[in-house]
Amino acid sequence: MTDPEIYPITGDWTNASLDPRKYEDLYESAASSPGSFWLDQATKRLDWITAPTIGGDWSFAKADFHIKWFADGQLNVAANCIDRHLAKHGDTVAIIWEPDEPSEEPRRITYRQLHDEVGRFANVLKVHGVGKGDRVTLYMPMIPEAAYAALACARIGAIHSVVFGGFSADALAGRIEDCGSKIVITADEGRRGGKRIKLKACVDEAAARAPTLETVIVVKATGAEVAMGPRDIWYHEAAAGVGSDCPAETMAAEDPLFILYTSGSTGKPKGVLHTSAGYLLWADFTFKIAFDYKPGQVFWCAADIGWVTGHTYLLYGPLSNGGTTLMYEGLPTWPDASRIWQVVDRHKVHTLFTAPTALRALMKEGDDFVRRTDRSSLKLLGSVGEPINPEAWRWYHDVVGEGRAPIVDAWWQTETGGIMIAPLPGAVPMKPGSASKPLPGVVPQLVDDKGTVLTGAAQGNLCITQSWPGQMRGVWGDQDRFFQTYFTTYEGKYFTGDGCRRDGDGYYWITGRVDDVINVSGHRMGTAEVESALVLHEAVAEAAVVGMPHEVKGQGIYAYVTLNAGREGDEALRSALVAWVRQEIGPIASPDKLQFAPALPKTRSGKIMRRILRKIAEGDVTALGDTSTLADPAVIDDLVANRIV
Ligand code: 6R9
Repeated sequence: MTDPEIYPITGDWTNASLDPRKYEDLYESAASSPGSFWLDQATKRLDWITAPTIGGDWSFAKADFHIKWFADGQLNVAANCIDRHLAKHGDTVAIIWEPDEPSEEPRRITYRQLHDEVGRFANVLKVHGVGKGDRVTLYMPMIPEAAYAALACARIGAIHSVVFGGFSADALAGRIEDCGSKIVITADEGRRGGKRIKLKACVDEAAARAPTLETVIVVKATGAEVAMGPRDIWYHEAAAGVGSDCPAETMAAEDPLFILYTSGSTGKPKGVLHTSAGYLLWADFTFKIAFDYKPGQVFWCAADIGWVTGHTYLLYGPLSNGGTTLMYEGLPTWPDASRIWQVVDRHKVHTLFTAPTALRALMKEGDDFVRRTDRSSLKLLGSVGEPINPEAWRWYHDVVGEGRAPIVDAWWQTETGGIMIAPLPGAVPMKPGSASKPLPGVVPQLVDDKGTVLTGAAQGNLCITQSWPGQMRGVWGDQDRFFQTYFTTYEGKYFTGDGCRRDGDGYYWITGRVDDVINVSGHRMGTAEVESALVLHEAVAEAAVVGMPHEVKGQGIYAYVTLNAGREGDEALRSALVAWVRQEIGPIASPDKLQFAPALPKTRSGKIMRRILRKIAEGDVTALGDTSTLADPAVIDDLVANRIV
């Protein structure tokens, strides 16, 4: 395969902290002695209560499966993100908060203020019985209190589980129950793009289905009237009764830090578990080297705190580095497509880290929205969440960054804790659309479907062969599922679920998921999750869901639905089913297309042939491949004839 253009390192970036040579050396030293390399990074980069003496201790083999890093060390993550910066940088702005409404004043929270706010929040949690190891669910808008709440958990050793505010009451209830959290932190309402999101009302609905829930702490964000019942507590009232002084709990390196639910190829989302020291080191280290971060620079991660990108690059990475992180409440395109660039100008943003889907939506609105802003502060760009198509890449590079800002196309996953493959600015020349080279400590490997290792230029399934500190440590409540999901497809290796090509220069090109996970606007969605929601509807007999190409979202959701006898597949039912999925999971899971089908293509053993459904959804109906194993090949004709275009 031929390689497209290569973008050399130019401008200020020829003086970056890393150059191609230093990158190679760093990669080499992490590869040759990972244990001492990471132990050295951990002791240098983090503040320990008890310094660790061991680095990685792990095995991906079935007989001896375990993953531990810095196991004899003790520290507190919140203290690393706040307290250690106070002496020298107490007055540095830790969080800049940009409100949804552009006419409102932004807020600037210094490290000293953050220390007080987090301490106060932690004390409120303690008063309400939260202690080390307890799970706390956050269902929050993008307001500073979301950061305070997460850090407050870390401070007292509670485990946070942030649930994206766009998930439905049902989805929220499932996640509260799965981790058995007794407490939820929410707000009266959230705001996004001029709209209000009724978070508290949603928690009330979820509470009816989540019997473990005892307490709901409500932050007054918009001041909307909300019903307060016996389990509900206003945060501002509780906060008035406590001080801001709260000692940081001593945590073992491997004590859990957070759970984050993510979609897999089965119906039920899994609670990905990250622990304290390894995750923090990965957040700290990758933030520093992937963005060559220098104190004083304003870093804007445009992801919601409900996703892993928000955890690692809005919160833990920047704060551990004593950086200034920008948190934006709203949408990049509201009130118009210039807003994102106006925010960049208003706060002199140095690095913007966003998703290809946002870029494609902005690109569609035309260059004028970009060109009418200054953007001279913007020196580095990041992309994450899905493969970036070269057209969007070039627009980002040429129009947004005016050719001076490199693009860090960062490949990673909820499971990896932080960035794994990315062109480090100044160190790795870029190719549009390629996540390029692995970070130090990351050892990728491509294998074919049989598990044979592929060398040189090749295309295959992406595995990682060595553990790294930021690796997830478990699936909450189901350690066996952790091993089964990630370490059995290719024995002894962590399997990412992604397909990938490596070119002749050793650059990695992620081609997308090879399992039943689709990536809608950079958000992971299991096809089985959407199917499970559909079949819960009384009219539905069977459902099959596949991804389809979508101009802005990257992938859209195409659902095939077979109805129960006597039900008519009309427009009213179609809208009702789409609304049903929104209600069951949330708006991000809404099918873009829903086709009623008298039957689904199945093999004689009853397996739905998704390969065919995918082709039909893609509109590629001339080459459906081998259909000879189908129980009833005639099914295909109807599917093709009634395809939704
Ligand atoms: C961080 C995050 C993970 C999946 C991953 C892959 C896709 C993420 C990407 C990318 C190509 C990139 N993905 N970054 N694909 N290039 N730069 O998104 O985590 O929500 O767990 O999704 O996203 O398919 O496997 P998560």
